[in-house]
Amino acid sequence: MTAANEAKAILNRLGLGEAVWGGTLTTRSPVDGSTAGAVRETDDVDAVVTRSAAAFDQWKRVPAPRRGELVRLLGEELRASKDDLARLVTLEAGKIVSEGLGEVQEMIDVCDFAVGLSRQLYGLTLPSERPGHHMRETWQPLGPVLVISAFNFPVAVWAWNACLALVCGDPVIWKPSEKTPLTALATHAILDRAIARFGDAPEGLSQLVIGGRETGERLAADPRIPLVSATGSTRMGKAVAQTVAARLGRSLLELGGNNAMIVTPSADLDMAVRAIAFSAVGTCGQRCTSLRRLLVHESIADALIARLKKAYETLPVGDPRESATLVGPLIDTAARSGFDAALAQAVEQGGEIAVGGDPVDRDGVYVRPAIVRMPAQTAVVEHETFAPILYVLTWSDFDEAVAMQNAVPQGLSSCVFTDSVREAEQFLSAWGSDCGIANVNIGPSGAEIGGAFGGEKDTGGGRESGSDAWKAYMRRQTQTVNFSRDLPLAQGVKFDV
Ligand code: UN1
Repeated sequence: MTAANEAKAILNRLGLGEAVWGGTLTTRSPVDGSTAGAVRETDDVDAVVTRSAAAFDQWKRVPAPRRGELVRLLGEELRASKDDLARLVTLEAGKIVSEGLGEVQEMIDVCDFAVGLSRQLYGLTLPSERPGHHMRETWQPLGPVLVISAFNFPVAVWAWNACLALVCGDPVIWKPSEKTPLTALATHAILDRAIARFGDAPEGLSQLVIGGRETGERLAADPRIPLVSATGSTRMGKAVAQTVAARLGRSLLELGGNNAMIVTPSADLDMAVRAIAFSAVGTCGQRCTSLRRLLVHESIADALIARLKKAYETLPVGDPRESATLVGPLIDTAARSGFDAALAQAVEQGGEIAVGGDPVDRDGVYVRPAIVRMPAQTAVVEHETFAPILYVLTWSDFDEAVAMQNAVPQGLSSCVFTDSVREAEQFLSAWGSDCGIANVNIGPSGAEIGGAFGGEKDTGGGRESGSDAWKAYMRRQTQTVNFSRDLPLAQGVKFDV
């Protein structure tokens, strides 16, 4: 069966019949290039926002723990449909089976996190300088949240945002990547089951908008949407940020990464090799946390590259549906062209391809992951190419390695492999890694949802999922209550009338 037909069968099973099809957004599986037809776009985007605003008026009145109940039910429905949704992620985004399942597990994890959060949206009480006064800080629902998501985590990123937004009292409008509308439709069908069981959720609490770039731009410009959470390229994020800032809206950006690993002479190389392989070639190098730069001490570079070469030469690249496969396809032929072009530029800029880079199918989207030794962090190294290319650079002094790690425009994830406490702690210090995520003896990808996820500089500065990332989805209100019979003014100001 073609990947597209299998995807169609899963959608049917989830209750999404012919109504989904007959539009102009052609879907194509990267697995075998098959197409199941064209998906129908959302035609009245304005009505979507109107419904969302109306839903907000009701949802903000529902107690937060009750809102959490909806997310708990979503978690149950996701557990029940885990295999189907994961399979669809494999068919539509090309992830290997284990990573497809991992993506849905990430959604389930964030549901659990958000359910707990629904009873922990803590504010503060503050001492007032005025007698008989209370001051407190309360977190209120914000309003409709627009989630713009990318193809590489076609469903988990929605869940990180939607689960938090829903417990925070905010309706959600989801504009998924044009490359992955089917997983979005399936996720929404699963959410609809949770909503049906919940009983009294307002209509339009969570809506899906299928469409292209202009649709996203129109939504981002709408002043009725106080928060736009966008995941994708730095170029897209800058455009969204400017549109949202022009109307003084809030944006939460999770953009490109250019993640490095520093390997020191004391590093456990067995562990390093495994961590490098997973983070550089996992998801075919299409995570924003993928390892792109390997900064190795000069004394161990040859030995490490030799070991990596061996591992890369036997990497099972191929159909992600097969259980032995570790590297599936790139998302489309444009990504393949990007891979080829970056390798050509790397060679022009003095790089030497140590392994990989050749196509597995000449006209298709399957490639052999590449390792390229670079003389310096040239222009191509500073750029995030969304494909499995690992640039290797060497250093002789640890300070120099940290400076190299920080010397790129992006600031998402980073890590060091070392057995030295001094090096590890320096890496995690104020003069260490400048990224939003910094790890020791773990690769840069595969973060858990409990921590705040996001990064600095060109990565956009947003934080999603864990820790106190929920605060971005709420409105902070400072409240002062006078329970005395006087009306003293702050700062001792006198104003008697
Ligand atoms: C992304 O690549 O857009 O840390 C997100 C990770 C995943 C999320 C990646 N938990 O790799």
